[in-house]
Amino acid sequence: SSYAQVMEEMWDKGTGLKEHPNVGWFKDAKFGLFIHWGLYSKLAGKWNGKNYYGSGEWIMNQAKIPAAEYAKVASTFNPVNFNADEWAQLASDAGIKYLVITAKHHEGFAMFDSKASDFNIVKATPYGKDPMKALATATAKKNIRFGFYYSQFVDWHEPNGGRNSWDFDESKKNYASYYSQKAIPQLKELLTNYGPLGIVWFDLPGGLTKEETQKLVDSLHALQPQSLFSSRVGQGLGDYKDFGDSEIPDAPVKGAWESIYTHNDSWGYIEHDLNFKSPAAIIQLLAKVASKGGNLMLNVGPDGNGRIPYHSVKYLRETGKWLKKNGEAIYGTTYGFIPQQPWGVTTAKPGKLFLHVFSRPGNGKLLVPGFSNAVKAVYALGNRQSVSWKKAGNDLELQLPAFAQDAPNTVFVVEYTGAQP
Ligand code: JFZ
Repeated sequence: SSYAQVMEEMWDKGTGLKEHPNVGWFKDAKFGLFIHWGLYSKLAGKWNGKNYYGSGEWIMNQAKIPAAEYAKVASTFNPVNFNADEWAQLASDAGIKYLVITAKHHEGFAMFDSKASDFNIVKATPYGKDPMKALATATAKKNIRFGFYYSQFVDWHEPNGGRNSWDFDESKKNYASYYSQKAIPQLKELLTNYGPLGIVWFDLPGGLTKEETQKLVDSLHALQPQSLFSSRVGQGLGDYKDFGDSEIPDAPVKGAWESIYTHNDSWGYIEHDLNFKSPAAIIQLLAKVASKGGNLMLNVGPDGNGRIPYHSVKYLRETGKWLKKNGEAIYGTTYGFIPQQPWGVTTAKPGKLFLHVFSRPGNGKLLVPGFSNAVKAVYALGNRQSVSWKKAGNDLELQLPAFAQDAPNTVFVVEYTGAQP
């Protein structure tokens, strides 16, 4: 069976989610910025002189820090270097179209002004301001859609919240009271006080039946019907699909979806984690995810002073430079109808197939197998230089110019006639 048939079968699996009427912008966006920022950023992977590795935002769990002791970190949290306009400018320079930041992670600390819980950045820290308000304004100015991550079930600070068994007896917990007293009121604050949200990014569901989850989703959507909720709200609900961390589906997937990756090895800031993905790796990752029809949301972890790590700033800006020249082959594209090849991947728009060449064949002969449409023109996207080509049966063969030698991703455009295969 042909690739198109195989793909059609895979496609039937789709995301399994109902299509939200407002997913259009999301499907076109392709590149999002994820930000994990909280009290754990201040700890930076260290507790009582011991270094922890993996996920910095999990340190409370890793070190089994008592909730009362962990809460004291707030009294030293003072991110005076935080500058919302700088973050929005960086996102804009990087070619980012949406930004999702942790309003509350598993640690239970609200990085926003909250009446529902005093354990928040305005009330409990010397900083005393609401950085989320500033970010909502700064991103809007740059036309970047804004969204909140909110850990709706896991809350290690609350006696009735999910998953802290080192302080609180799980069997005695009343999840319903946690939801009604903290999670739901805070989600309502987020959906009321920060203008229109592109996304509410839920994570790690629990403690609710399918009916209760549906009720939660409906009551929140009533506040902002246009906002998209991530599939990690649980119970098969949500407006778009999030794959597992650092996961790309094998074949193109129908519907709105996102792959999430973090820039180094951790989501939250860890001082001794310098394993940052290079600009070339990010650029290729973005193309790979787009070639399957999805978005890449790449995470950075600012430190406790409010600074985004040096390498994240630098590499994101370099990614943005590539996107400035080659964005046509990423934004607004659909999956590539030629599957992954030894040389790279493909994306598509009506009448155009984009070849993302990661590694140039030694002799410059690039094979596009199974391309049966009539070709109108082939050219390099960067400088519009035309490329010689010939048809060999159903295959298309290009003779690549020498300049494609060492770029992380040199894009060629094949313009063709007829329906998309
Ligand atoms: C969750 C969080 O626990 C983690 O701290 C981080 O915020 C990450 C983005 O999300 O971790 C998960 C959640 C779901 C999966 C894997 C890790 N999953 O579905 O594979």
